[in-house]
Amino acid sequence: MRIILASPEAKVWSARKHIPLGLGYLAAVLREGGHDVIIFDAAVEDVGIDYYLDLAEAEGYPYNMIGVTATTPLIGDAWEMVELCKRRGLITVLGGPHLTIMPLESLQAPHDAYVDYVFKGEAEYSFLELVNLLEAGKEPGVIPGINFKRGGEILSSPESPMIPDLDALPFPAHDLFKIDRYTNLQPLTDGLDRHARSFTILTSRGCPYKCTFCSKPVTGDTWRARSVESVVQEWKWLVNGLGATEIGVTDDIWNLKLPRAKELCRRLVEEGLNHVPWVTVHGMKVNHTDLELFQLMKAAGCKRVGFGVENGDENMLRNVIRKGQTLDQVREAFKQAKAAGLQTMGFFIFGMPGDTEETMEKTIQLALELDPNLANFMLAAPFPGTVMYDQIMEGGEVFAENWTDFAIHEQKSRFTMHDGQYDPELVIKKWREAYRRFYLYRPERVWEKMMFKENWTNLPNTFAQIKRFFIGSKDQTEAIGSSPQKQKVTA
Ligand code: B12
Ligand code: SF4
Repeated sequence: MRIILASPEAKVWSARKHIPLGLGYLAAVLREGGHDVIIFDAAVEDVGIDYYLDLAEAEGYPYNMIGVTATTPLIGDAWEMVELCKRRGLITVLGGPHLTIMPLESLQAPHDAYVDYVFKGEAEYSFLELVNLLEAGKEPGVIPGINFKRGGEILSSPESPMIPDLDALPFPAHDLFKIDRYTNLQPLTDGLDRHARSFTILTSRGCPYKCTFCSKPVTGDTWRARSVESVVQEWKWLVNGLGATEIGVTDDIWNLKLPRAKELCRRLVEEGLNHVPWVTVHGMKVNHTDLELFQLMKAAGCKRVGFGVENGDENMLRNVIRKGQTLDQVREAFKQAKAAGLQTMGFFIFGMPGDTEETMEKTIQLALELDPNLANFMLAAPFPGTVMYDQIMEGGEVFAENWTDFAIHEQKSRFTMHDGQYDPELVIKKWREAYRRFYLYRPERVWEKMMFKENWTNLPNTFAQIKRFFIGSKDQTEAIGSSPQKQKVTA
């Protein structure tokens, strides 16, 4: 079959573009199965998907199927994309994190008019099974994780157990990405490089922790690691075969097992792969680190590490966020990473249920004390399927007109709690204060920012950032509290 795997353009605010790696995995498996696949990532394309459909038709070899991936904020764009493709006669399939949480929504009116199949969970094997069946002219029956409509009825099959042996999967089809259209992975001292050859790699899937804000519908609670050897072979392909200039490790928790993490670093050095800088995109877990690990990471080419710090209040950390780490462990990890010569980045969340002026102040104080090269202050976003979402549904209310409002970069208040304590207006105030106190009021950080070439060569973007983080917009404050046009998104 001829298949387009597509990702809609993330219209949520972020200047950075990363490869949709899940599609890379699906493409690799389909390709191995003998199918003809391209990846269309609307975030980096100059043309619409019609262009490729027209081209293929003109060649007399049209696409048969489109498979679109979607996170929660992007589901609306995914629906638009499959609707267009349905009109062009393609079989339409949806998958990804949002579909794993809410598979049936996309098979209800009006979406059932243009969505044929929806997959839950990791779909490498199950999607291939569907494609093979359809190519053979057969009707799909029980395929793990599949949902579809027949005779007005929705048929759903239970999800397959998560893929136990990740080494058995082929490497993602990295070669199908238009890699020079993706940006580098994180800010810090190198600004934004619009033509970086930045690849991402998954060394493991899943995480046994259960932080209450975290949504990991696809990869789950069971940590499954690839062998160090398999990871090193993929790394080698990225560096030597595809000319990677930066690599991002995007595991949920790549350092769960310290000896394995250290072994990977040693092997990168042995293989001479340490000249290409790499970063931990989504943060490491502070309580699975030691000085030796950071030293080995540095030797292996790691440039910077991010840590999920979340909150500066011990009680919030332990009992509300259930992060499974202490503030002392946070302090120790930052100290050791810096001692090893790594740049650091901290992720902090404002406005979890239970956050007060005092706890948010503690969070700001902790950020100032840790003094990472970069602090990322985020507003709590209640994704369906999280403990936090359930808590809000029980004792509060979500403000959202549609799923787009759940975008993390959409910096506005998304919910309130009816406990007489929670104040969404205060949350926005403290969040903005955090940015001001961390970046604006400290000359060394202002200086660091001024050193980013991008901040001068792309002034509209710089002003947009200043407005967003330090000044705010009418929309940000309007979204607070009792805005009448905001309704509850129903799960
Ligand atoms: C790397 C990453 C990013 C990167 C790259 C994103 C990208 N372009 O792929 C960056 C930093 C850019 C990013 C951005 C965002 N991310 Co992100 N990200 C991740 C992370 C850590 C890993 C993703 C990954 O590679 N997974 C591994 C692969 C194998 O899994 P997968 O992509 O889900 O694909 C599998 C299945 O879902 C399925 N599948 C996927 N697509 C399709 C399509 C079809 C047709 C089929 C049949 C099956 C199928 O099969 C795939 C193979 O098994 C996950 C956490 C996680 N563990 O999933 C969060 C995660 C997906 N991100 C999340 C969010 C919220 C976002 C943002 C919306 C944040 C924001 N700005 O608001 C943006 C949206 C960007 C976007 N394009 O959607 C949430 C999603 C929650 C939700 N309910 O949707 C997650 C789960 C993190 C979390 N714990 O909250 N993200
Ligand atoms: S936030 Fe990180 S540590 Fe917590 S559950 Fe999610 S992936 Fe695991």
